[in-house]
Amino acid sequence: MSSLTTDTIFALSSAPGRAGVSVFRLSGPGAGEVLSALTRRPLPAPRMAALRPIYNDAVNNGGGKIDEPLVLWFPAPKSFTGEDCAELHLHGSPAVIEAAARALMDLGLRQAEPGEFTRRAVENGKMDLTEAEGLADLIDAETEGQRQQAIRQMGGGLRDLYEGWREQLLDALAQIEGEIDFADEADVPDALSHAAYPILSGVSAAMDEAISHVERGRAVRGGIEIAIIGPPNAGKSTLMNQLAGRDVAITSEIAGTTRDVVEAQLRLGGLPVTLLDTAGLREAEDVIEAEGVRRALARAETADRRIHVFRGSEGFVNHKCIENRQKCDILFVNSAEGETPAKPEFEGHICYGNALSGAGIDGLLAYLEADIVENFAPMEAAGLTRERHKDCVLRALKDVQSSGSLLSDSPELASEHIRSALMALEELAGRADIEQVFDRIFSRFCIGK
Ligand SMILES: Nc1nc2c(ncn2[C@@H]2O[C@H](COP(=O)(O)OP(=O)(O)O)[C@@H](O)[C@H]2O)c(=O)[nH]1
Ligand SMILES: [Mg+2]
Repeated sequence: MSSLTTDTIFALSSAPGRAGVSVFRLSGPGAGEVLSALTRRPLPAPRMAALRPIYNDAVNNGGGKIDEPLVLWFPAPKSFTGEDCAELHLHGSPAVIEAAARALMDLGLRQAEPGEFTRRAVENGKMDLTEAEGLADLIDAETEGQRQQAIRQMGGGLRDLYEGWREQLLDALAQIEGEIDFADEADVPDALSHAAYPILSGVSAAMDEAISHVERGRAVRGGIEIAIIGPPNAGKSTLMNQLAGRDVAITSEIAGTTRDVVEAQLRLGGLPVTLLDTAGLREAEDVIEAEGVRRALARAETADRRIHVFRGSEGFVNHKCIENRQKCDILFVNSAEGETPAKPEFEGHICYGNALSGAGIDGLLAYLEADIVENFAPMEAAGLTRERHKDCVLRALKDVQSSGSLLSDSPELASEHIRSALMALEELAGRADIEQVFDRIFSRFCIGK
């Protein structure tokens, strides 16, 4: 798995530009030598901050002095990456950053790729992949919920979860193997193989439960999308503006006004919500409107919720493409005051109001908020937060279930399935041979992490 990390890398770990302090990080076997050369002094005591001017011979005025940073020396293995590491806390000006980077390159160091420090930490066993992902989420966190979820995952919450499953699967495996090895010996009880059964069903239930909550983890990380759909002139854009509390979308009595998907951000139940206003669903009159309708349907398909809008004075036409997920959707009946429209055929929640006057909007918002809190709010415990996690656990779950059903007839096959489930958990941990997964995950980190 590990690429040979024999070179020494550096990166500006703080944001570029003018600041009180800028931090450079170094990692690799040459870190100590380079720190000595830069400071023209022996290394400071490990993990103790020391004020040490740094120099570059190529700088010919001021005796080659670049700046007077605090430096820190973290000898392997007690460092972030597990390698020899050093930090330079310099003054944060573009010129100092430039001169320090020049000096590090002159000493033979290479600029780190995005996420390369964290990748080395995972490869050296300082953290597993789920903890690294938690760290990436923490750096990206904008809401309190995101911060809480990320810090839990970074602290090993998800690792504890799958390590628990792994232990139990190893127990089950031992039980089954015991039966296979001693199959001919009379003193091995018949029920031995079945001792694995309750273990397997327990793990299977726990995995199933974790998978059922992945939407929460995903929603906390990425927010949720609510698409507003319906026929032209139903009042979709007017409703969007009401919900967003400002004029984001153009409204008019000309059918086909909205073509592109218009987005508005709001916060509901503590989660970031993206409202999507879409083109009216009808047989389009030109290619541009047709493209608008196609985009509307595509976004509505993948959105977490849809608000179907129609005029109370007209009949509600259920849109076939997205009927199958309507249980969790909302129908907004846009009706004039005094009008009492017939109850439409709709599986989800029905809300009556008037988009133009704003009647019923508070009720709609309150419903959405309660729905989000109930279905998407973060869990107390650590759970799955990414498609990648769901994919691994789903594969493990299928194997655990197959194993359980093969237990009596074919213990050999049952144990093969447990091994395969364990492999899927290794992949979740980032311990399997998954170079491509690593490339994909770490390339999304920022430089210097
Ligand atoms: N009377 C009345 N007019 C509305 C209502 N909602 C929207 N409209 C008007 O109907 C027209 C179409 O509304 P719009 O929001 O653009 O519809 P969209 O095509 O579904 O986005 C505009 O002139 C709106 O002012 C409503 O609840 N009552
Ligand atoms: Mg519109």
